[in-house]
Amino acid sequence: MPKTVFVLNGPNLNLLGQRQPEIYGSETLADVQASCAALSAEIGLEMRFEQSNSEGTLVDLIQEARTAADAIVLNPAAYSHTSVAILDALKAFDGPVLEVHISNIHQRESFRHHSYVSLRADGVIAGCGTQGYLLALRRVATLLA
Ligand code: CA2
Repeated sequence: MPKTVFVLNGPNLNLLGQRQPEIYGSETLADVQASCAALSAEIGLEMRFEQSNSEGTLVDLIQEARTAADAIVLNPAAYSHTSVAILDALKAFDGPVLEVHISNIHQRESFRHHSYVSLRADGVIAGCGTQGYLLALRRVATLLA
């Protein structure tokens, strides 16, 4: 049976490609979703791709993943730096968690250097642009094999 991965995106990532291309590149979130779907099909993963601006909705999706997904790829966006609620939800999830940041958060403002999500993440990819999502999916495939 194919393994399922949830690819979850936090606040403002729906604006990807519309502003700040010098930081986040020119791809839209729909482009990222299409690339993730293509790679998932190639490497034999079922993929569900979601974005929410709401912390509670992201917590709900992570809770849903407890029974509906084998792994999570998550770009928590600004909630990385603030959300104990998302960290707690991830701690209740048993499978691999890969944290993705499009930009190199360690090269930016100091408030971006700490991520609560990293306390639970099995891997963190930052500064690889939107390719980071694809690297994370390949890592998920390795961890689930
Ligand atoms: O580098 C990343 O992927 C971030 O998770 C993106 C977040 C930021 O708060 C994190 O520190 C690092 C911001 C996402 C907002 O994305 C936008 C994209 C285009 C235009 C406006 C916002």
